[in-house]
Amino acid sequence: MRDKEVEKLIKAEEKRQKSVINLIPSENYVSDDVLRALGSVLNNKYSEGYPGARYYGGNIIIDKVEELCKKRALKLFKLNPAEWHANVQPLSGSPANLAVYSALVPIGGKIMGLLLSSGGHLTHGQKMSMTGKIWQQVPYEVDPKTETLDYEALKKLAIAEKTNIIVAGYTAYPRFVDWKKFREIADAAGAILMVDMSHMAGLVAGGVYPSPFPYADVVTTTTHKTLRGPRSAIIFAKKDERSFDKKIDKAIIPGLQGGPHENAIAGVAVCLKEAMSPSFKKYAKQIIKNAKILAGELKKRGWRIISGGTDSHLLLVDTWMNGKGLSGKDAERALEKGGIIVNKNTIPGDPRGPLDPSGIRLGTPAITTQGMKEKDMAKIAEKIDRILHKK
Ligand code: DSN
Repeated sequence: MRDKEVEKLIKAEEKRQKSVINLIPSENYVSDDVLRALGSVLNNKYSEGYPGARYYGGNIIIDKVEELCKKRALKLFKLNPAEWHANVQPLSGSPANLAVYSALVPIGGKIMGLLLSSGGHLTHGQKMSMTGKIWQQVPYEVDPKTETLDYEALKKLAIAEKTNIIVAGYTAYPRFVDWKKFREIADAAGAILMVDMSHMAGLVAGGVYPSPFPYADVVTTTTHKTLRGPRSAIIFAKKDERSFDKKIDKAIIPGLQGGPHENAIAGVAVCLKEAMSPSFKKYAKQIIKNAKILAGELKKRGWRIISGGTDSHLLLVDTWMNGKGLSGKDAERALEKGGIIVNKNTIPGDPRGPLDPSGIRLGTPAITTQGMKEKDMAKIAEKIDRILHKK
């Protein structure tokens, strides 16, 4: 690079990424091919609109890139193009969720979403997010005893509140979600079922986490977490007489966005193809194996794991332990000093605030990409335990 100042920073970050144990469950290390697509000349092109109907000339090649990405998105999740539509233009997860609500929920309508403290996401209608200002959140929580979803309670709430949309799929919920039960709840309440599978998309693609597609009306996902692609997002919509596909396309452009990032879309196409390979299936399986072992090893050393364990790529550790331990913020800092990167996280019923909560969230996608296996998990748990006890 001619710009030495920026080059130096990029190199320093590359070194940092290689020298730490990265346990942030929403991060991953992408292939050189994905980076090549991201850093390509596709960045130079304006392509507002959709393939075959753009507001700019010169999009013959770009149209092919976007069509290829859409085709691969449907193929990876085994979706029939006559039944499902994919929009690959959302710039990331939050704009994708915003686009779905603006397409399908009237202003002031209700979004039933899991509270942040129970593992939900800001854009699931949380008050401090625009999604909670334009629409009203019908909040739900996990059961305080089991720290898992109580589907019967959810059904009663959805019916009583007459919610417009129910959002399932979370950022800090370690267990499988029963999508079929959510379908039954949505039908009983007359609501739309949206699944945000950002966290588990790669696990669904790898066949190790239940697919939401047989049950959802709309599925959103980021592409940079377990799916191991660029920072981008996809919205899948069921094609039927409700025209969700057309409404969502219009919500993206002209509703919310301008020119799509076609370099990112090409990178998504690359990661979708990678995720179709047998080695990706193995990778997805190993992510979950590693997470389960990490949870077990920490438990053995006396740490309380939220809900008792994990079915997925992530786990939540109660570091506060009713004041006997340390806050999530202190745990995050201490671990970073020791070369382990995690993020502080609220735990169900957290008495502390989100900026200094009671726990930490750990995940195995990035370290599994680096080739770590079962034996490495015991070593990581040992190191975490040592650092947190020393503090
Ligand atoms: N920031 C993402 C995560 O870490 O889960 C969600 O937006």
